[in-house]
Amino acid sequence: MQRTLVLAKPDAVQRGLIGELVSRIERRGLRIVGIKMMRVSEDLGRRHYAAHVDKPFFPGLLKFITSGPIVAMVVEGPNAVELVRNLMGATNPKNAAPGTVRGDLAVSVGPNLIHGSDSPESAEREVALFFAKSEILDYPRDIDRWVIE
Ligand code: ABT
Ligand code: MG
Repeated sequence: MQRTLVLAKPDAVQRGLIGELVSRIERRGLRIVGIKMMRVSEDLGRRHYAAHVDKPFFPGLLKFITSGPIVAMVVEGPNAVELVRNLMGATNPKNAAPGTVRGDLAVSVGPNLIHGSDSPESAEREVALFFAKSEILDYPRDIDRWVIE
């Protein structure tokens, strides 16, 4: 079992695609064990994208990720990191295969709708950045036994 951090980025929220992203994750069979709408502060943005601080595109990236609310999720399942990366599609939507989020719904590399941790190590770091332990909830799936007569 593995956990990964997924973000519906500001463009996904603005375009009304939260449900679309959540739905693709759920239909794949992954489970959402943490979810919240929030604003990314400049400090959190810097920490999340620490690997890119020296890149020329960093100022634009920071502006974009802090520009509006996002929906952050902790997603769990076997090979969750790789499964989410696969359903996201390539970073640049121009190279993203049809059937992926970016291949179906995005056109440019800035506002590319979704983030997913790129390794189990990043996942652990990023989940801890965005979620307190108490915000990650395990729940039973055997809902059928709750027939109340
Ligand atoms: P993220 O999920 O946002 O991390 O995207 P992904 O892992 O697919 O791609 P990486 B390489 O981590 O890019 C991080 C963000 O930086 C943007 N970017 C990246 C550029 O604008 N220009 C570039 O040349 C590169 C390499 C795209 C990613 N995010 N957004 N938004
Ligand atoms: Mg990345």
